[in-house]
Amino acid sequence: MGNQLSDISPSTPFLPHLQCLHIVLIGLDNAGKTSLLYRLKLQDFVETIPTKGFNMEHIQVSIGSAKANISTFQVWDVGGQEKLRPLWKSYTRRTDGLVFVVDAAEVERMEEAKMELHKISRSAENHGVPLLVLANKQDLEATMSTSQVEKVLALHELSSTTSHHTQGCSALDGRGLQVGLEKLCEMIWKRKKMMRKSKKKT
Ligand SMILES: Nc1nc2c(ncn2[C@@H]2O[C@H](COP(=O)(O)OP(=O)(O)OP(=O)(O)O)[C@@H](O)[C@H]2O)c(=O)[nH]1
Ligand SMILES: [Mg+2]
Repeated sequence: MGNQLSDISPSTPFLPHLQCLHIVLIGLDNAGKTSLLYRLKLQDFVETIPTKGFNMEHIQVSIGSAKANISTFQVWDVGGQEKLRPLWKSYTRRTDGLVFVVDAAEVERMEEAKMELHKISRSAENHGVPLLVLANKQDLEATMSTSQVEKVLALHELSSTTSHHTQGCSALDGRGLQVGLEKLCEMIWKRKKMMRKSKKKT
C-alpha cells in the first residue's frame, strides 16, 4: 500500500501527507531499533532477537493536530552488529530521513556510537539528510538526558547542512516516539521544499 502512495507522490507536493517517506533506523546493536520499529507498527513492546539483516515495515502515523493528516513511512531497521555496519550505507542511500538510535543507559558505548554516527554522516549521499537521534530506554533509571546525548555524540560537529533533533523515547512504553516522528517529518518537508525551490531556480 505504501508503495502505491509513493508512486503517485512525487507529482503531488501540495499533498505532503500522501507521500510515503523512506526512513532508516541505524545504531549500535542492542540500542532498541527493532523494538522501536514494532512499537510503531503494533503499538506494543515485542520480544526481539538480534537482527542479522534487516526488517522493513510500512507504518502510518497521524502527524500534527489534524487527525486526517496521516503520513506513511517505509521504515527500514538494519542490524547494528559490527560486522553488519558496512551495510548501513546501502540502506541509507537516497533516504528521506535517518534515525540514529542509542541506548541512553549504556554510557560506556556512546563513544562507539559517536564514531559510527559521524562515519555514516560523512558519506556524500547522506549530506543534508535530516537526522533524528533517539535516546531510547528512557524507562530505565540511569539514562542520559537528551542534552547529554547530544553533547557526547558531538552533534554540533555535523555538517551545518544537516538538520537534527534529539528525542528521548522508550520502545517499552512508547513515550517520545510521536514527537520524534513529527520533528523528523518537519525537517524532511522543510528540506524537500528547499530542494524544490532550488530546482526551480536552475
Ligand atoms: N527497558 C527497555 N528495554 C528495551 C527498550 N528497547 C529495547 N529494549 C531491549 O533492548 C534489547 C535490544 O533490543 P533490540 O530492539 O533487539 O535492539 P536492536 O537495536 O534492534 O539490536 P540489533 O538488531 O542487534 O542491532 C532487547 O532486550 C529489548 O527488549 C526500551 O525502550 N526499554
Ligand atoms: Mg534489531
